[in-house]
Amino acid sequence: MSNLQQQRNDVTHIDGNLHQNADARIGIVVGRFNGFVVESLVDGAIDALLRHGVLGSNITVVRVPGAFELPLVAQRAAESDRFDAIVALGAIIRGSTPHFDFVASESAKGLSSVAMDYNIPVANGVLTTDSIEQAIERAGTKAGNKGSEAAMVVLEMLAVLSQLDIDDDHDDSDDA
Ligand code: INI
Repeated sequence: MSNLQQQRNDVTHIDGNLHQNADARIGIVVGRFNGFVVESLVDGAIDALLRHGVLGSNITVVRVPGAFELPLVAQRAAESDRFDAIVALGAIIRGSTPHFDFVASESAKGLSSVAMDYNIPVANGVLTTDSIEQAIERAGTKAGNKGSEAAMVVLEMLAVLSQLDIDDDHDDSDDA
């Protein structure tokens, strides 16, 4: 085996293992605005979590008025220590939203701050589309379901982070 091949074999890869989720406590925060679309995202997220071993009793759904309110409730949820990860769901549709850019950017910025401040995965499953048709397409019809995608993101992230934690424990001896 060449030295390069040997080095390649020595590379550590950390990937998400999606099979050990029975203990995962997941908070789903939902903006009710455009509810006819958003409820399909909620169904998709719950379905994906249950199919990947998360227990129904470990899933909590919290509804708020709109996407703008998601960061605050995600922050409270993270602060409560009741959840290992948060899935944020909503639908912001440009056609019906004069302040589309403002709501979309505040929602996204706020959600990513929660992930960084509380060190837990927060998936942004908020649709931002130009039209109602596009939103419907991404809520369980021809362009998938952004709710189930967001649910899968937190499961993958939990798996990745848990493997990094194991590596941290391994390195404790260096800190002495
Ligand atoms: N909230 C949404 O989640 N989607 C939208 O498309 C939307 N529109 O169209 O305005 C929307 N607005 C409400 C916003 O999220 C807040 O609830 C509101 O501004 C009060 O803070």
